Amino acid sequence: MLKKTIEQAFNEQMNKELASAYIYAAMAADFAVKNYNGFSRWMTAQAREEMAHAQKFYEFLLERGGRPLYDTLEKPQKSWDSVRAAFEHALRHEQFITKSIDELVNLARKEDDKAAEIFLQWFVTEQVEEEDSVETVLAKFELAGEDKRGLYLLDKELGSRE
Ligand code: OFO
Repeated sequence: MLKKTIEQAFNEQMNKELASAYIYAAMAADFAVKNYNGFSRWMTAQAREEMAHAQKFYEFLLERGGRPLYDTLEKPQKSWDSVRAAFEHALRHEQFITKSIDELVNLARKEDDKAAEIFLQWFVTEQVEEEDSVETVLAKFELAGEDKRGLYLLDKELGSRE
């Protein structure tokens, strides 16, 4: 039986994953209206991944006899000063999510919930990848530069994300 503390914390995380999707979808829309279709495509893929993350929590809650509860999501920022500023925001957000997952692992240990702890291992690994993929894009800004030509090349490259 799922403890209430775990049920509540997992629901909070499910909503944080949905909020991540919302932020990245807003970034995708901002890029699209500015004609950065490659960056937009990359962020749309990112938003979809976040929906899949939320779904994992949803399914775990149901399988353990819990109740998934959808909460109000904060209105995301509408536009960013630059593409780089948006990716810097994404990195800060992923660092926040990593901290949140780490806290969930600590809670699962405290509550001696082995299934929750094992379930969270996937997210611990995933967060390493999440931070790394945004850091990689930021490093490319350093290489390509942020003038129009650099942005054009990066937009093209990121647009190839499946
Ligand atoms: Fe769900 O990993 Fe990003 O937020």
